[in-house]
Amino acid sequence: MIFFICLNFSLFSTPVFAQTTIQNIYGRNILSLNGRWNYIIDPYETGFYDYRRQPFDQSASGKGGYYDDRKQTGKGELLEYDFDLSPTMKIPGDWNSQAEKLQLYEGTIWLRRKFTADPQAGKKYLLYFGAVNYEAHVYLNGKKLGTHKGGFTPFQFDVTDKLIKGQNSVVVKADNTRHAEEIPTVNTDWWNYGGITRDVLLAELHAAYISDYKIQLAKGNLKKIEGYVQLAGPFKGQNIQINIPEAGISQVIQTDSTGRAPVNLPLHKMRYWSPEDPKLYAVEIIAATDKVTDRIGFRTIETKGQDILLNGKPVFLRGISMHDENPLIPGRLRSEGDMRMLLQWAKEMNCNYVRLAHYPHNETMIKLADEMGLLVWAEVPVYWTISWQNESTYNNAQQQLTDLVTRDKNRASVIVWSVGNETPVSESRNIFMGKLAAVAHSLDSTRLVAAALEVHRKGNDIVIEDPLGDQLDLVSFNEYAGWYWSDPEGMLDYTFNVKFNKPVVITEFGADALSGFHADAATRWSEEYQELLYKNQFRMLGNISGLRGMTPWILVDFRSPRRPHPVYQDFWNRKGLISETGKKKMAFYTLKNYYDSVMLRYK
Ligand code: GCB
Repeated sequence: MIFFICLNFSLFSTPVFAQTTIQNIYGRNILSLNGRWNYIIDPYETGFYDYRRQPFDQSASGKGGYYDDRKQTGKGELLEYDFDLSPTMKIPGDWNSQAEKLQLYEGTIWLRRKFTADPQAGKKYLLYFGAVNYEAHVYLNGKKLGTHKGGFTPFQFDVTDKLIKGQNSVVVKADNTRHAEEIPTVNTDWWNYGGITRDVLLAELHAAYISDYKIQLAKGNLKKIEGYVQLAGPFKGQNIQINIPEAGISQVIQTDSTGRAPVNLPLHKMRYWSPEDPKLYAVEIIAATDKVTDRIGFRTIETKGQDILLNGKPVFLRGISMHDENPLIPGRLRSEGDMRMLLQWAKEMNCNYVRLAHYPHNETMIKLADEMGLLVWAEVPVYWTISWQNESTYNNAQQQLTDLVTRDKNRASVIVWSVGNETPVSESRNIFMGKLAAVAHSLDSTRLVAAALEVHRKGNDIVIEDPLGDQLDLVSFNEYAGWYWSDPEGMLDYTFNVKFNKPVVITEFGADALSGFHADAATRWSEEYQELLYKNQFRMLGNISGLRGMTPWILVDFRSPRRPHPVYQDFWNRKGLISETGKKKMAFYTLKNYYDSVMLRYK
C-alpha cells in the first residue's frame, strides 16, 4: 500500500489510494504517456479549492476544478482555464528547468495529457507514475484516481473501469511545496525540482497477472535461489513455471489461495554477478494467464567482522556519490543516455560502487548499474532534521523505504539500503531511525542496512558513536575535515575513533572547487585546494583499520538554493569532481589514481 494522506476527507467521497506498484513495469505491455503535457501554473490552488477554500473534488458538484479538463460550452459560460490553449512541457521532466519563471517555483502546477485507448474486456489497466514531486492528485476523465506523496518513488492506480475507448484525458495536480513534517523536510542541499520527473505509463495486463516477484540468492548462500511469485486478480491457484535457461533451471511451483508461491531453487553452476563480471541471466516467470521476463544477476553480500564479502570474497568499495541531476541539460535525469553518462564517469574513475544520494533514483539507473557492473547504495530522503515525533512523518518515511525496496529488490547492483543521512542524535530520532533500520532488515534480509551518520569532534578526535550504529551493518559517516573543519594541512592532525567493530564505508568528504580556478592549495575554491584535500583524506583515512570503502562527495557539481556565492557558486554546490559543463577537475584524477592503487591491493 502506497502511503497517502487524503486532506479534507469529507462526506462526499471516499478517498482512493495509490497501490503497491507492479514489479518490472517495463517488462509489461505498456503505452508510454510521456511527451508534451499542457500545464497550468496555479500558485493559489485556484483549480483545487473554491473561494471558501473547499476542495472542488470533494464537493457535490465538483464544478470549477481544473481536473475537469472542460471546454467552455457557450458564449456566456465563465471558465478561467483552458488546457488546450495552455503551454506544454516535456514529461518526464521537472518544471524548473523548462521555463525561466519556474526555476524557483514551489507550489501547484496542473498537467494534462490526452491519449487514445482501446480497452479490451477481461483485461486489467494500470496507470503508473515513476515519480511525481512531491504530492500528486491524479484524475482520469474528470474522475479522481487518488493521491500520492513522496517525490522519488513510483505509484499506480487501477483504471480498468475508468478508461474509455477513444480519447482519454489524464490530469495531475503536482505540488512541490516543502513542509516541515514531510520526507524530506524543508531544508535540503539540493534543488527542489517539481513535477512529473519520471515516466508515465499505461499497462495492459491479464485479469490475473504476476504482480510481484523476488528471485535472488538466499542470504549468504551461493547454492540456493530464494524468493516468491505473487499473482493478483482472479484464478490465484496456478502452476507457475520459472525458467533460467542459461543456468539450466526450469521448475514448476504452485501458488496458494492468496496467489503466492514460494521460490526455492537449488543451484549447481552459476556465474555470480560482480562489478568485474556483471552477468545477468534471463529469468522467465510463466503463469497460466501471464508471463514476464527479467534480467537478474545473482550475488551475495555480507559482512564478517570488518570485512564486506561479495560472493564470499572481501571487497573494497571504490565509490562516488551522485545526485539525480544532469549538469549538461539542466534538470533531473530524463533519459537512459543521461544516466549512462553519469555511471560511465564513475567507471572512468575506476569505481565499482556508487552512492545514489539522497533519495531513490530512477529505476532505469539501477538497471544500468546492474548492466554496467556498479554496486549501489540506495537511500531514502530522511535527511537532516525530520519531524521525529510525528507519527505520520514516520509512516511516510517507512512507506518510501518500502516502495524503494519493493521496486529494486531484484537488482543485483543494490547492496545497501540506507535509511537516512546526517540525522542528529536525540531520543526521538533514535527511535524513528531504529524503527526504519529494523523495517529495512525485515523487508530484505539479503542486503546490508546503513545510514550516513554524523560524527562528534572531541579536540582532534573524530568520534563515531551514534547509537544507531548498533542496528546497522556498516559504519558510514560524513566528515568534512579540510573543508568545514580546518584546512587541508590541519586535517592531518585528526584521528578517527570508531566505536563499532564493523566495516567502515565513508559516505562523504569533499571540498568545493570552481572548475578552471587555479591557485595555490591553500586558496579555497581552487582546484588545487580540492586536490590536496583528497590527497590528505587518503592519508588520514588510511589510519582507519576497518576502512572498506568510500563515496566522496560528489561526482558532479549540482544545483542548490543554499549556495549563493556570486563568484564561486552561483547556486551550485561545487564539490563535484566534474564541473557543470562536464569538465573534469584535478581531483577527479586524484581519486582515480587512489582507486587504481586500492584495486591493486585488493586483487
Ligand atoms: C552533507 C550533505 C550533503 C551536502 C554536503 C555539502 O553533509 O549530506 O547533502 O550537499 O554535506 O556539500 O555540504
